[in-house]
Amino acid sequence: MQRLLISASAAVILLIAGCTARPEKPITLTAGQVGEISMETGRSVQDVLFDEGNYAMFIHFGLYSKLEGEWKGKAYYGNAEWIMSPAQAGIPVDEYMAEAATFNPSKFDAEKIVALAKEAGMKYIVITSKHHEGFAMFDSDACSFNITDATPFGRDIIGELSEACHRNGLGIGFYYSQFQDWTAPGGGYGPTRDADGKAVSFDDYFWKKCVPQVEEITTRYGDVQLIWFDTPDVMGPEYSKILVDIVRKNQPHALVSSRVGNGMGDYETLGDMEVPTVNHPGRWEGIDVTQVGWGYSKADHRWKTPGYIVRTLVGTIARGGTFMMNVGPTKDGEIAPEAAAALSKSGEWISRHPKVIYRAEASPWGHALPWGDAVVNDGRLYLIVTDWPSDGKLLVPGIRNGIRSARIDGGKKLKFRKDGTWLEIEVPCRAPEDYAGVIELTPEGELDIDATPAVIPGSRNLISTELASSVSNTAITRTGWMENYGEWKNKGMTMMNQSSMTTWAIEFPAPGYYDINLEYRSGDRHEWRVTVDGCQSIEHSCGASDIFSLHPLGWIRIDAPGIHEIDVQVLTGPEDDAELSGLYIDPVML
Ligand code: H79
Repeated sequence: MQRLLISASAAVILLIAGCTARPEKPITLTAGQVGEISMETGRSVQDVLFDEGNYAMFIHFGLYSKLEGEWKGKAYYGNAEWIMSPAQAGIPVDEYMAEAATFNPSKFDAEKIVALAKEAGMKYIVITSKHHEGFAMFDSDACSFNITDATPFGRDIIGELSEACHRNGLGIGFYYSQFQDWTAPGGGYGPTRDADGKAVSFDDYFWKKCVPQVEEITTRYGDVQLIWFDTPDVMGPEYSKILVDIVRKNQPHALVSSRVGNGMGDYETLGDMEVPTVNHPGRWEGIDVTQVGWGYSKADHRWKTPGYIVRTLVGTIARGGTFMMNVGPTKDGEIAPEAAAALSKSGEWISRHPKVIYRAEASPWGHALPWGDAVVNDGRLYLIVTDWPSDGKLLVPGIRNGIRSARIDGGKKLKFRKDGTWLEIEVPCRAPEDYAGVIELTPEGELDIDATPAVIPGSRNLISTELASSVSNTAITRTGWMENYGEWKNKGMTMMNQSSMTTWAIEFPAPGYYDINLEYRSGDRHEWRVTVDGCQSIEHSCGASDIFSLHPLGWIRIDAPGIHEIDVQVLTGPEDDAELSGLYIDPVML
């Protein structure tokens, strides 16, 4: 499997020949080496990609793409790039590697993919150069199990895409799975013996394949803006450090993703498909998929709609992050028409609302609003209304500022009035466009927002436990679970015992009755109590539910508009059983 060719990098030859040789001098990073060095435009990579760009295309393309989520006539749902794994079809190494002989993605057209990314409004592309299966999508001297040596196709995908990105002014980054390698001896979850039957260690794989290949991807394709490592698993910090150092040495401007492991990396990648409930500090990225998994799957028709893409992109930027949306090319190397259509339609929306995306800053509310979300750009507030009100009035809570003007973004001026911290905007009864309408507000002076969660009549008022103002004898934690193969979900919650209390401070717009539902998961029935301002309380028994779902508790009475304290307690039922994730509050129209 190994080929000994003259390589551009002497270090690579040394490593292939010596196997366990280490760089003579450790490469140290001087402070400020990343981020302060500018690209041609005179700006830093972080600035261009994360602060201004905010939106990227992720591409999962590998030998798994040829199988399209099917093996021997059977469809495996979920992560199609995992088809080889025992978690999916469990394909033997030899059989899987033999697939390369018939992998011919002849319709791969880097210019077409770059054109789609631009149409979609994306500013850089990150593509898999080697995923867990071990197949390199570039011409690798370190391992011949690669796209140019092992397939009839014979072209270097990474080279073609890098050139197309450089030609068209997009950033380029490479994904590299550094720990897992299911076909290379010694790779994580890979064969434990080499072709001669000799036992091999992770160290063998690391120095023979991983290090030389990371050298290759960081030296052969011009300027690279980002190296996206993944699943460090049990890999020790000494390995992560070596990889970071290689990137620093060869691409001093490039960012390294946090999934290089062991607390290293230049920015944080959240969980797959995770949009945080509250603004998240630091430089970070959210990632999501156009199908259910990352590699293309023929059997998967659950395409993400343009509306979903707009909502998730805006939600991520509004929490302070930058966003990557994944596409998986088919066995022929093309982006499926469903994904292409959804991306270009959401791109049209973005082109009408560039201020909502590029250089946009997080929402001053710190969380989503019942009808949508908000971002700030150049001192103006942009309200992204995904649930457009049908009564011609958009209620915005918590604005302490005066408002100079309100208008439909790119359109007509709107009338508005202030009542305390509530802003009521007169809007058309029908949404001005598909996916989300956008309203631009020009505030008087510096923005001054009261972030208290508010109940808005006519909206979906689900107030997360992560927005609780205090808790006692419990803690707010985030729980994640895999709902289906590769389909990750997560929620903030408090484990509620009989001594626990979760308290929200909530702004109510008017006196009246409000119908309360609790959102929770529990193995058994419990009696729950909700108390308003420490005195008036209602109690009821609510059912068990093995998934987080809404459970009606009853009406509470609010005597005056303003902020009220709502306490939630559990009175009976087993301990360590009730996980409370939110309050759903519906004004009762009498
Ligand atoms: O590249 C994409 C995924 O393949 C990779 N990260 C993103 C960006 C990834 N590697 N590991 N994981 C994600 C988490 C693995 C979850 C698993 Fe499973 C659960 C492995 C086995 C059970 C998902 C479901 C994969 C196979 C079945």
